[in-house]
Amino acid sequence: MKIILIKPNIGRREHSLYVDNASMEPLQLGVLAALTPEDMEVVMYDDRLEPIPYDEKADLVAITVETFTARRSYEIADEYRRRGTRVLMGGMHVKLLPQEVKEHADSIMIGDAEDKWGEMLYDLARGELKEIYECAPVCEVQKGVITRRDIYKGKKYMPISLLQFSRGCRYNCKYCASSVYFERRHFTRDVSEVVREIKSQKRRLLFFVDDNIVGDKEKAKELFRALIPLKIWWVSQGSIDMLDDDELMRLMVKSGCLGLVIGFESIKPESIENMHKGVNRKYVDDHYAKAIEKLRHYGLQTWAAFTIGHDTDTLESIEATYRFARKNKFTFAAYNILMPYPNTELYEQLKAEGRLLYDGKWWLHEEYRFNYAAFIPKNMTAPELTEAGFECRKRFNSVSSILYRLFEPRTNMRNPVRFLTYLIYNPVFKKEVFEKQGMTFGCKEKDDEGYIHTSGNRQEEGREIS
Ligand code: B12
Ligand code: SF4
Repeated sequence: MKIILIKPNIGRREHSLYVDNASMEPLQLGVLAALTPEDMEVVMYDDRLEPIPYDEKADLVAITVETFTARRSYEIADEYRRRGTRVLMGGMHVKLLPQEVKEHADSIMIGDAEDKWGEMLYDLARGELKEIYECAPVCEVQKGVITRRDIYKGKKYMPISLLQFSRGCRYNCKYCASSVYFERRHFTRDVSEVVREIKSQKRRLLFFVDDNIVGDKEKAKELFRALIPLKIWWVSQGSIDMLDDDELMRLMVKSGCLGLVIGFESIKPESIENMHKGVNRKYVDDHYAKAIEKLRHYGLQTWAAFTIGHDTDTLESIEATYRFARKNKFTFAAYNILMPYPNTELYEQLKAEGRLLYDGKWWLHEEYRFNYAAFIPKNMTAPELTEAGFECRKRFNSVSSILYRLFEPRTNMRNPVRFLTYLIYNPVFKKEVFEKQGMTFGCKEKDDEGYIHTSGNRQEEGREIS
């Protein structure tokens, strides 16, 4: 039996097919490959980097779907199904909106695949694929398998290995899709397995793609102690309450942590309150001064994540958020416009208030573009919010800002590794600001002669013509 795994792109920019120049290896597909018995053939195509070979024969095409790649995923699925190849879809968006995804797939899997992937393969082999596989909400992360990284070979990914120690998060921020997906639970993997996975590959720069690596502080300490002898450098994501525990922080640094993505979200206590981001409450009152001092003390290079467009935001407060991040010389910063992801509390609230734009389904709408506001904000117009976000990203990543932020002696200039990390990745993110802004979702487009174009392949009614 043969299975094709696919990682869809978001879409494209006008006049350019491939937009993602800084792609990372798709971990979920490496995990699915590892869960597959060795006697089955597995190949992987990454729509961000290469054309999809629709005519390649396979028993099943398995596509991973996130909300912002849903439109493109459906295009790919429809092309395969038109050729008679069966399609299975899974991932974040499938759990959030199973009925929508079902329209484009022969089968869907809801939740973490570890639970039902084996059963699905058994059914496939007997020709009895079910329409829906609903996985248990309690997940055994990777079920003892080590990610199959051979499927990434020959593709141009960034030289950083992705892996996981934990999944989920116990908090319930109003806008967070992960919180809905994991039903406010946090699952950890056996530390010895994580160590085995690190030793199974050659890279020393790792990205733990956990939602919150410090979601269970005692288990995180166990992990960090085990990482110390491995002499690696790693980055991850964590909630700001990690700063409450100095032992945790010392172990984190000793184990090779370069820095973390931390959700600061807003510098206004009212927005933090309104988003139910209770975990930040203690730190926001002094404008994160104590938190930033601690992060500097430990030398961590912070990727400060902000959300903009809160009901308590004005154009002035967004400007203040930009200045706050620059002044504090964060290594990186994200200014994400609040997104109403389906099935989140934020989505339901905006829907009830009649404030959703793009027919309430921005992820499918022809006119929606990446990084555009998808709802009517309280104190500005949607285009003003879109523009304010773009301005923050442009200015934070400008050459003058990169130079200004570099001179932070306790973080970015602390040692050569941190200095180089800063200098290598800032230009990458600077480029990304312009490349992703305004990208269309999906790739299908009819030209004047009625030909359909999909991600690099020229096609007519599903048939490749050149
Ligand atoms: C790592 C990561 C990234 C990395 C991407 C790395 C890469 N490989 O390219 C980076 C930092 C670049 C990134 C960027 C973005 N990300 Co991101 N990211 C994540 C994160 C933290 C982990 C994803 C992951 O690898 N998980 C590990 C794997 C093993 O788990 P998994 O994907 O859930 O897969 C399991 C199941 O879902 C299921 N499954 C998955 N696929 C399939 C397919 C089939 C066929 C089957 C059967 C099962 C199945 O089985 C798997 C194994 O159990 C998630 C959070 C999360 N919990 O998902 C956010 C997340 C996916 N990102 C999100 C967002 C919004 C973004 C951005 C749009 C942010 C922005 N504004 O720029 C960008 C867009 C990226 C792009 N394509 O350009 C949101 C998506 C929300 C949504 N509803 O879709 C998430 C959920 C974060 C959140 N809390 O809301 N991201
Ligand atoms: S702390 Fe982060 S991962 Fe946890 S619910 Fe809030 S936004 Fe989601």
